[in-house]
Amino acid sequence: MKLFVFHTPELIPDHATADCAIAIDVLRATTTMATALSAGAEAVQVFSDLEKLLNESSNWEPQKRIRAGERGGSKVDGFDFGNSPLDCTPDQVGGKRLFISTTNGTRALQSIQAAPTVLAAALINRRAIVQYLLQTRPETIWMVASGWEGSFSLEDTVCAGAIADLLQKESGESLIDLTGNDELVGAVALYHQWKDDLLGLFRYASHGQRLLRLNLLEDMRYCAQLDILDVLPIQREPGVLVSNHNRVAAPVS
Ligand code: 3SL
Repeated sequence: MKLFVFHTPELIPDHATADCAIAIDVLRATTTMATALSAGAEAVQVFSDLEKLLNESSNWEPQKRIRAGERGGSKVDGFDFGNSPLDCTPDQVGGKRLFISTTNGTRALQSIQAAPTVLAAALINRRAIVQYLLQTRPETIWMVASGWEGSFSLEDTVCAGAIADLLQKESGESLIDLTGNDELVGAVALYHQWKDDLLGLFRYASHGQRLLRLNLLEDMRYCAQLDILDVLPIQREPGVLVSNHNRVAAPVS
């Protein structure tokens, strides 16, 4: 396995793909997606464009769908939800499809949707992601940070580092053998520095500060938790993620 980190979707190499591509938007899109699937949503369907979301979701019965729209951290008028993972309770999302468009996270997922395996990772489901990687051992793994409108974000990079750190420990491989690019080493170092105070790191992050200005500290507290959900959001068809309850069996020794 070789792990690569890309700080924004724009930095993904043209004309190449990975065996497994992982989108990360800790604050808050991939945290929301993992929470919705864990709470029993039938699927999460992602859109970069709000109009397309409205058109596509209008083919679904209203009681079987939730429309979530976020721009600049705020809920888009006329949508059921913004992008708060705290809204995704079983009574709200159980059995429904979450149609979602966010500023950066859904764009990151769309940018990797041609990869053979596409996952959505956050701190809250980090262990589930690592277990899947250990079981399937993809040769090349891209971790694609959503960033903010084309620029670097601390919180996505620290999550990539958290995934790499646990994968390194559980696989027994050396970090140097797992390292695909320099960004991966930087991400692991960032995680080592902040692993005991992830919420503290969010306070330095520009998007963390944006969410604080919007009085979303409780969302940030939730997003800062590690390994609280055993859910693997995996792409079933382009743009549609489901929860993989039937993990591949562990190799028989
Ligand atoms: O950028 C995104 O995709 C969002 O996750 C941003 S927010 O946390 O909803 O503001």
